[in-house]
Amino acid sequence: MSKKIFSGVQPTGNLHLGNYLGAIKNFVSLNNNKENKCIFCVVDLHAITVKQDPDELKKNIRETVATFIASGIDPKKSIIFKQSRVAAHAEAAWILGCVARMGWLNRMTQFKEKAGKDKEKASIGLYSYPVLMAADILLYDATHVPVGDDQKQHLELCRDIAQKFNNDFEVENFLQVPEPLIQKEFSRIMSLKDGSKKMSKSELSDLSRINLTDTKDEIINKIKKAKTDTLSMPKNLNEIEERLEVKNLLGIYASLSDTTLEKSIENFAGKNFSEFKEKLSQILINKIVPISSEIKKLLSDQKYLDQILLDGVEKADLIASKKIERIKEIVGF
Ligand code: AQP
Repeated sequence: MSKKIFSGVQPTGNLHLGNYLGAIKNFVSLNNNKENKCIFCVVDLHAITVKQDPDELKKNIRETVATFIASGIDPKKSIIFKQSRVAAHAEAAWILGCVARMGWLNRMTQFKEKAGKDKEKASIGLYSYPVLMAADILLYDATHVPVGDDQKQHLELCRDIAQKFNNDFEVENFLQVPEPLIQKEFSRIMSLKDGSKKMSKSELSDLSRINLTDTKDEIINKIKKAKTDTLSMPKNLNEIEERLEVKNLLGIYASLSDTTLEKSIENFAGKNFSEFKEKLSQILINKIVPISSEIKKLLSDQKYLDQILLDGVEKADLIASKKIERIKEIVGF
């Protein structure tokens, strides 16, 4: 069945292994299926929900495009564009913000995590982030949205907003209610330093993540320093439930070698951690270093990256501006 795919990535810094295994790897296989229409958005409006340095933001936008391409997304097959260049996103976010309920947003765990203890000081944008995300998706009639597990709740909210809009304005099926596409296993990659926290661009310690721009030596060093425990390698699934860091590393190994967690455990049962870490580093190097070299190559041709965004915005704007016009008519503007 042909799918209309939409997904976004924030240009908030180096993309990492979590972004890759949770989302981008899936983008690539969806992009490779000729039947699908894929749109991948660099969501810079989302990025400024927390403070960004303007020069860094510009650099990160290009780096995100370079990462998409280096990971295997073909800009000839998919639309790649920058969110802020299509005005309909902000307009639709306002209208949908008048449909979404405070009670729904109050339940969003990502806001609670990102705002931390001092939520009075968080931006209004950070709070209403999921409404903008709903606007992004609904403007393109996306049928499927590939995301990491951390975005599942936002996707559910997007579905609720679409349904409420359709009901409130009696326009059955006008806004397409999208399906999430979340990997069944390893859909949330955790920090290398703390197995209870997700791997994240904004985490201060670079040792907590494998960046897609890391070199061979950086990968070896990070895996060497990755937190484990004093016990020996686990022998079965029961033994890893409480051992979050070990489970995460075995999960990364399994995901990169397209095998199951059980098989990875079997492979290393009874061996020592150094042997496992060596194998894990090798498999990471094989996957990440070619992407990392390609990103560096692409970044030296800024004109090419900017042209991809220009081509993409033209196509995206054509779709989104038609949809927002219909939304405005329906609302009564
Ligand atoms: N640790 C993760 N495991 C699996 N999937 C992940 N994703 C992010 N982190 C993990 C998925 O990557 C896609 C793009 O995410 P994003 O950059 O738009 O926002 P995020 O989820 O907030 O990612 P970060 O790295 O934590 O960024 P910062 O630190 O800037 O907030 C999404 O599909 C996401 O699910």
